[in-house]
Amino acid sequence: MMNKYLDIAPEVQEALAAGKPVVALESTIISHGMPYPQNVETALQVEGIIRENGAVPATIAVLGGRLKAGLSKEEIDYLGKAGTSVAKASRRDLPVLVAEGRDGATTVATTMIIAHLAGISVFATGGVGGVHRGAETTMDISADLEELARTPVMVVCAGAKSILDLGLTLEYLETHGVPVIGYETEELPAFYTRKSGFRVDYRIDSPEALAKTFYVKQDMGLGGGMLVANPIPEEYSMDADVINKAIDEAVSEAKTLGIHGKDTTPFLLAKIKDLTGGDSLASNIQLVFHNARLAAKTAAELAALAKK
Ligand code: PSU
Ligand code: MN
Repeated sequence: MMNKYLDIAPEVQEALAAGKPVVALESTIISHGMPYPQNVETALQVEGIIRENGAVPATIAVLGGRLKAGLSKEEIDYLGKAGTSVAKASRRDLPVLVAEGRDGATTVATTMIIAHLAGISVFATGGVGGVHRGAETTMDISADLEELARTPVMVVCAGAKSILDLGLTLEYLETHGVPVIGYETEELPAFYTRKSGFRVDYRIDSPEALAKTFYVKQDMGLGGGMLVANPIPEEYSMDADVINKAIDEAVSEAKTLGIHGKDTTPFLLAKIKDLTGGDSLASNIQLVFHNARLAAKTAAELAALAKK
């Protein structure tokens, strides 16, 4: 059992035992996704927003080889300061980090794994990994997609960045039976912008209906995850031309430099940040807050359904 490698924070454990709503949060967004100190400030604010909306936050990471569901302020600060010196941990990295007693910042994939082990069903983040542009030759497809196919956790995100091939990402999710739900939209949002030009499978307009769909999926025995795409609020969304130009430049530089494997996504994210300055960071922070609110409300609806 993987559980012998798992530590659940007391507050999270109590909430789960009482059937109260809990929302999981990832740590790669802290170590690799934003600069210090904004990363730590954001992570703590996100936890606060989840509490204000009636749920208990569980930030997830690997520390000293232990799988952690629920971090202290000090642990979040440690990950934020350590930044990219902490290993970015996806599914294939977990056994090595645990066996060697190392630290790891969890991606969407590993956050889902650890959340599920702990008994947490709802997870809020910014963007998910997907099929990279040029994947027809590089085969670079994020392990996040495979995890969505197999692990029963609802992931609330702001869509995916167009560093990815969004069309192929949707095809992959369709093949693997992952429902992609637009929250109050028929269109897949592209993280910094509300529109991508790609339609989602379904539109749902309330936390209650999101919870019911996920509940039914599990109750039917279908298993696997569900992706909820919640568009960035209009007032924080970026100009599509500005952000797409930066993304194209970042993708072309990554190609020139031969960046590959697990370095690709962090390289592209850092490059986009450099090219667009503080604007993209401010948008990034706001969309995570927005997703945390929806996830907390949905977790509360799911907890109510599970009690029936
Ligand atoms: N995309 C973003 N922001 C992020 C990530 C992706 O817009 O922070 C991070 C997430 O942790 C995601 C991971 O799970 O990168 C995907 O990495 P890869 O493409 O190497 O699977
Ligand atoms: Mn990859």
